Amino acid sequence: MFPPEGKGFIHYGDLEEGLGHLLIDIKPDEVYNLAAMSHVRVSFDVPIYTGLVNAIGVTRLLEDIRKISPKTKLYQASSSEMYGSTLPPQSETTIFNPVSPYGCAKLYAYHMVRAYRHGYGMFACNGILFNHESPRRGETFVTRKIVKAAVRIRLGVQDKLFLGNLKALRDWGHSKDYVNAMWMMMQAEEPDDWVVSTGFTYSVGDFLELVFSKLNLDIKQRVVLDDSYKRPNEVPALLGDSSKIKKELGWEPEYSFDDLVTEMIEEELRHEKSKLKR
Ligand code: G4F
Repeated sequence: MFPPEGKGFIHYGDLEEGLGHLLIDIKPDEVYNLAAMSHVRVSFDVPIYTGLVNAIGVTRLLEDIRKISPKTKLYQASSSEMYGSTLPPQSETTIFNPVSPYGCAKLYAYHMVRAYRHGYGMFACNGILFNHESPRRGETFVTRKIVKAAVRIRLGVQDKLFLGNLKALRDWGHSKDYVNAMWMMMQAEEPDDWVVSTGFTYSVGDFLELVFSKLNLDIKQRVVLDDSYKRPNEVPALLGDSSKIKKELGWEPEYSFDDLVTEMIEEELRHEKSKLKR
């Protein structure tokens, strides 16, 4: 345990082992569970581990809160991946049809959160968040992968970009807006489940075209389609309806799709240029 830059404390724990010791030590008012095996493609390679962390790990957390610190509020990072093959628009009342081990495990956790909320009166919320991105996005997720590769190609330190399915549609928002939504849920009078999305959808190909056009790059020369990045099952289209959180909690996103792409490119340019100077 140590304070990073005087801003807080890091305590180490593992969802698989359980976080009961931290609940005893800290007695937190609020727990935001964003921990997961979060890569959908990888969940097909490690389906059992994905279930242990994303499904059973959340059940363990619910049990620990119930037994040790029942007044602690829980935010659970549920996911639009739970909709799977159900076509848009998707809202809190849309049927879930998950098609990946990740989506199935997230749906198990979603239902456990509801069961504990209704059964034990716990303050436990599901945020059904659609894809949310920022310059801090992991490098193997498609938005950051495209931006990073495009910037490196522009700077002459990379030649090609290898991608899988360009047709999938995603509702991409900015993580800063989505973190605000999480906090607003935890300040609500009653716990509930809310969808967080922008209400706009773009294909992976659209994202690629926008990034390449902003950097004056030629897709045909630089992008190679590679089936190894495809998934056994794909979620074809996501487009969320966030009317409920807008109406009930007053949430509104501030960033547009173009703002997001521009910020990701600018940050990546700064980062890659500083590496070249070293
Ligand atoms: O960036 P992705 O890997 O995100 P995905 O699978 O939509 O999952 C993200 O959003 C979920 C919410 O819906 C979260 F729950 C989850 O934790 C994660 O944050 O892939 C986006 C799309 C997919 O259709 C994928 O098939 O991009 C397509 N894609 C095409 N080529 C690729 C690639 N994805 C990755 N990661 N890498 C590629 O080369």
